[in-house]
This record gives sequence, C-alpha cells and structure tokens, in this order.
Amino acid sequence: MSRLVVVSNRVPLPEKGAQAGGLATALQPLLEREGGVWFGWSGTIAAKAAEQPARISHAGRVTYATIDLTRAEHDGYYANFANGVLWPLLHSLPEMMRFDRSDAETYFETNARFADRLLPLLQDEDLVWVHDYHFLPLPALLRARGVTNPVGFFLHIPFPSPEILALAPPAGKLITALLQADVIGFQTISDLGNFAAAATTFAGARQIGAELLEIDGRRVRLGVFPAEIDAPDFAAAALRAARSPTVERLRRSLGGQSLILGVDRLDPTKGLVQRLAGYRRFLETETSWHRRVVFLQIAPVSRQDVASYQALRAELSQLAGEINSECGDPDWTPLRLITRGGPRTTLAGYMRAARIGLVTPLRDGMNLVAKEYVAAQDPEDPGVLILSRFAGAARQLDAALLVNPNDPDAIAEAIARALAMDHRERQTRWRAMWQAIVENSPLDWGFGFLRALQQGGGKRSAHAAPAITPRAKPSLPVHTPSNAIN
Ligand code: ADQ
Repeated sequence: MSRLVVVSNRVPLPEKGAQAGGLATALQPLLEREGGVWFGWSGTIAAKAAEQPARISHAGRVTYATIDLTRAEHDGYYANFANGVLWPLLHSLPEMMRFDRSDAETYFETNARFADRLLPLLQDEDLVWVHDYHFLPLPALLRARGVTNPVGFFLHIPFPSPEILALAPPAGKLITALLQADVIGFQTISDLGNFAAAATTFAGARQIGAELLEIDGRRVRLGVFPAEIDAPDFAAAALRAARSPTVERLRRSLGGQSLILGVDRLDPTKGLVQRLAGYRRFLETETSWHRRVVFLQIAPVSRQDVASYQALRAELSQLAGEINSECGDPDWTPLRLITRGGPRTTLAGYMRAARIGLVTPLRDGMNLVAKEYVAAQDPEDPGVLILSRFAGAARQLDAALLVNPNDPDAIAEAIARALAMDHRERQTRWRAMWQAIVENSPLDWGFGFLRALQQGGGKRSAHAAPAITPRAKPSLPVHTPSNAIN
C-alpha cells in the first residue's frame, strides 16, 4: 500500500481555479480519487528564496505542497531554460531556442531547491511520480539526497532525435540525471525510441530490450502511456453545455453558418500562425463558402512572461486583423480570435456546435483537445476533425483528416473537404475515432504508469529520508487497467 507523491511545476491549487493545460486535465482525476501529495511551484514569485518548508494545504484527499520562486529562479529556470530552451527543443523546433549557460545553471539549482523542499515530505513507502521537462534532473537530485523510493517520470511533450537534443549543451547531463528514475514514460513509441537513442548516445546506457535500458548495473524501464480523457464524461458535459445560454448565444450568432473551431493555449508549437494562413488560403480559393462559414479560434494566453509568447500574441492579432479586413465583408467577419479562456464545460459545448475541429500543432506530445472534440460530437450528426499528423493523438485518431500543419494549402483543402463531407463518411470516421478513445480514461492512464512503477521500481538498498508528513497514508490499490499499453 503506497502513497502517491506527484511532482509537477504547476500545481492546480483549488483557490486558483481551473487552468488551461493538458497536465492538470490528465492528472487531476487520479489525484482526486487516490489522494496523495501534489508538490510543485505555487505560481507566486517571492522577493527572496524562502528557507521555510513547502506551504501545505488540503482539499479532498489531496495535500498540496508548494514553494514560491524568486524572480531569478523564475526567469532562469522557468521562463528561459524550461520554456525557452527545452520546450522548443523537445518539440523539434530548435530555431526557437535561446540558450544561455547561466539559465541552465539556474535550472539545475532550482531543481535542487525543489528536491530539498520535497525531501522532508517523503515517507518510506511513497511512489514518487515526477512530471515533465521542468524536472529532468530531479530523479538524480533525489537519489543524491538518499531517496530510495520508486521514482517514475512522465514526459507530456515529445522527445526529439539525438541530433536535435544535442543542440542544448547540457543534453548529456540532463539525460544522465533523468536515468536515475526507475520508469520513464512517453506519449508515443517514437518518443520512447528517440529517448532510448539519446540514452545510449549521451549517457552510455545499453538497450537490453525494446523497453529496457541498463546503466551502471541498474535497469531503467521505458513505457508508452498515451494521455487520455474520460470520453463518456466529456460527451455528457458537451451535451449539457450545448443547451446552456452561452453556447446558445454562440449558435445564434452564427445565423446558420458552419463553425470551424480551434482551442489551444496560445503557444508557438500549436501552429496557430500556420493555421490562420491555411484558413486564409481557404477563403481565397473557396469563395463559394464566403458568408457560410466562421472560424472561431480560442487561444487563452499562456506564459506571457516569455518573450516569444508575447510576440506570437501580437503576430496573431495582426494576422487576424488582416484576414478580416481583406477577406471579410461589411456584413461578414470570417474569423473570431479570442485570447481569453473559459470553463472547460463551455468549451465542450462549443466543440459540439462546431462542424470542424481544427487541431494543427506543429508537434504535440498528445493533444487532448483533439480527443475532446471527438468526444463532444453528436453521434447522429458528428463534425469532422482535422488533425496534424505530428500530434501524438494522430496515432489513435487516424480516422481524422490528417494534415501537415506546415502546409497552408493542405489545411485549406482539408477544410473544403470537411465542409463538403457527406453524412455517412462523417459518421464512419467519427465512430472509428470514438472507438479509439472510449475505452480509455485518465485513471487507466495513471494506474497503467503506477503499475509499471510498482513492478519496475523496487525499493533501493539505502535508507529513505525520514517521514515527517503529518497526514495518514491513503492507500493506492493495485488496479488492473483495461488498456494496459506498455
Ligand atoms: P497542452 O499543451 O496544454 O498539454 P492539450 O493536450 O491539448 O495541450 O491540453 C489542453 C487542455 O486544456 C485540454 O484539456 C483543454 O480542454 C484544456 N483547456 C484549453 N483551453 C482551456 C480553457 N480556456 N479553459 C480551461 N481548459 C482549457 C500538454 C502537452 C500535450 C499533452 C498534455 C497531456 O503539450 O501534448 O496532450 O500535456 O499529457
């Protein structure tokens, strides 16, 4: 019987309300059901590094433990290195990367401070599950502090080829540190393959099985665990929301026009500039659709403390203005760009109202919005998903219209094809996609990973840090998921 300790950069503190983002969507159901500790950054920038322990609060069965960052930590660790180097690089977009050695140093130092603050919270039997690119060195930093508990790591975003990874100078150090985890999970088999190649190239690991590495006499298990949504639950939310006044207002505003919908955090990897170029190409070539279609792009601003994100926001606003002024008419606005978010349930209703879901990231670990769009559809009259072939979700949702997101003509052609698609083909494609997601859930995803961690990550020989967490241990039952994937 183990307690679950999750580590992620952002912690969805209940008092801060819902946040747009896939990590919370994927993890929250597991934590809420199983209970445990959720440890990470509070989201607050403090004047100076606090020596006190992590701040603790409780909601339901979850204990939240957070620390503040100093301005220097925030800038070096979070904005510049995690989001300015690792995020673009791991998405294979190295031209967006801005490397500075001092940021890398702050990244490692801040990880060490997280490790120091986590240490007193750990109990002997805990399973430690670390999430995402903010914490690549954390497994080694925990081991260096005597933590012998099973440590798992899941990467929510893609993993690039070794040649691309090598562009970041500390690549070898990062991979070597990460290999101190017992189990390392990825969204797709190609991410896993790229990581195995990087581990052998940069860290001297040996691949001794399809999903097994050996390094310094230790075994590190790799696995593929695609992030999932609760499709029936989301479908029910979409049906309810479709009758809500907010969604009804949107429908009325369309006046019978077909809705194309995009929902993404405002992020350079989501292919928003290319998507608008594709829509513009569609408007230029398919003039018969003028006044019969509206594209609503909801792109809640994200990481506005990172310069490239501010620049992207300005570029999108300009492009949107151009499209409306050059392709629109006095009585018709072809594009609505909204940079505020909204409740996920309202988004579900919008998705159900949309004839096309346009999901065209340049690269994406999984992309839960694509799965949500499928789940939200009316089975009797479903819309069409246009999906980037470079999203992890394209492996399961291969009945979507798959496009290369870099090719505006391909996006334009897919929009025209989707709008003209007959009812039978829409239903056939939708049923295949629904089948691909309906049996899975975030709980199965989480339990699948934790089962691998329990099996693969036995207690190490040295002694764990003393347990000083005040809470009683909730149990983590061994659960057999219906979709064991790895
Ligand atoms: P993200 O890059 O955040 O996730 P995605 O997987 O699409 O991307 O998840 C976004 C989530 O946020 C969805 O559940 C969506 O409904 C929600 N959301 C979007 N806008 C919202 C809003 N305005 N208000 C509330 N919720 C909103 C990262 C990786 C992905 C990976 C996930 C999960 O980049 O590739 O799929 O983690 O592993």
